[in-house]
Amino acid sequence: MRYDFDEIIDRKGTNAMSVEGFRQYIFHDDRIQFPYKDDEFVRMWVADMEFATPDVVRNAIKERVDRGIFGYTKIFDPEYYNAFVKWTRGHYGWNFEKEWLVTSPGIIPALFELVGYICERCEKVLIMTPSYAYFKHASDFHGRGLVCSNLKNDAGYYMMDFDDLRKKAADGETKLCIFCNPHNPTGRVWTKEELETFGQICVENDLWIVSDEIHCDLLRTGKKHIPLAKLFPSYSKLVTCMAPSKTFNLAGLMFSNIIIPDKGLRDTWKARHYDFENPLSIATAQAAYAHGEEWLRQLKMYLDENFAFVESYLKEHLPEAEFRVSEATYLAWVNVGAYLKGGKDDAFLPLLFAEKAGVLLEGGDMFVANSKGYIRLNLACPRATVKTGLERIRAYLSLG
Ligand code: LCS
Repeated sequence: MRYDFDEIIDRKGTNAMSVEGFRQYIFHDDRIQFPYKDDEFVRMWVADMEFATPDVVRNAIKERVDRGIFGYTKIFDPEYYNAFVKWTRGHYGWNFEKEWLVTSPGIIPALFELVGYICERCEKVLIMTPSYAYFKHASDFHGRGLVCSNLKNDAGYYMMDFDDLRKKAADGETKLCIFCNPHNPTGRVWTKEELETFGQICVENDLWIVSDEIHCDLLRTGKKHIPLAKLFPSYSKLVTCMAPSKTFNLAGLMFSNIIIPDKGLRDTWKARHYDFENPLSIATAQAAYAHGEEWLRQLKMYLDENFAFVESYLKEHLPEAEFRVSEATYLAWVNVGAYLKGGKDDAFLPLLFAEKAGVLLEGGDMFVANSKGYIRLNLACPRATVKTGLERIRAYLSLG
């Protein structure tokens, strides 16, 4: 079957974050007004997709709905583990014990819990910047100190700064690193060598690692994801987070996998975590891993083409924008600093582009640090939407 990613799907009236939630999430202001009506915006911000989840997944939900009863539910049946581990083995050559797997309504809530379970009051959390802001929020929520290590940026190609990481990991108060593999927002797929060096630094300093691998299924065709845990099979202070939510556009069903090899931490999790599950979410996740392969293959091809389109558009129409096709994620990370003159470079970029271009995007300070001049565009939408978004951005930036 050929899936249609060009279809424009109306999300109005579905309580979609993307449609209804941007004032609060981006601008922290429910009443903020813009020169555009809400449905005139091109939405390229929150990291979910404008594509329908595959038929095989929707059918599984319908079948579960038709069983009629939605009483208290947990994963008892080994079939969920079997489907997920078959996926990780097939895609990444990595598997893990069944008892290591726990589930969470999301990776954000899991990060919040894990920081609290792992770090004492005086201990610090290390992250790499630019960063998905919830890594910082998870640390702030518990009042833990935050240590940032800026990624190095060579003409849009980001690398870890191992000297800096070594220094920061060696601080006796640093206890945990929340690591993004592959990386949001830069889209880097870390190489085996990079992962080995990073992991070794953590091991030498006895750091806990939470490896957030939520974007691991969404690589450009031909790229390979390596779970950090695959390289450090005997290091038990390493938690891996994966989910069907980004891959299959299921974030609203609130279901993610947390793999905790350490028995002590797992016991803490089990003692404190409220662990009932939504029956529709289990059916969905299981069907996605068991039957979603072909849809994902086609999705990745469509995303590859969206990235190629953005690359050639920027080259032709905004040649001073710095951009490299992301190795992973559906998020384009674009440096438009060269076009931001006369005080605009200090502006909050999402506000600037919402007001002046009618495009909702994330950028600048939303990524904690080391992100000045950058906008992030969500390309998981029909090509026609990507095109309109770029045209509006170009029209605004070329005004000078
Ligand atoms: N971890 C990373 C690295 C993410 O990018 C996201 C979503 C999450 C966790 C959220 O996980 P959940 O709680 O849904 O399982 N990223 C978003 C972003 O960059 N903008 O909007 C959402």
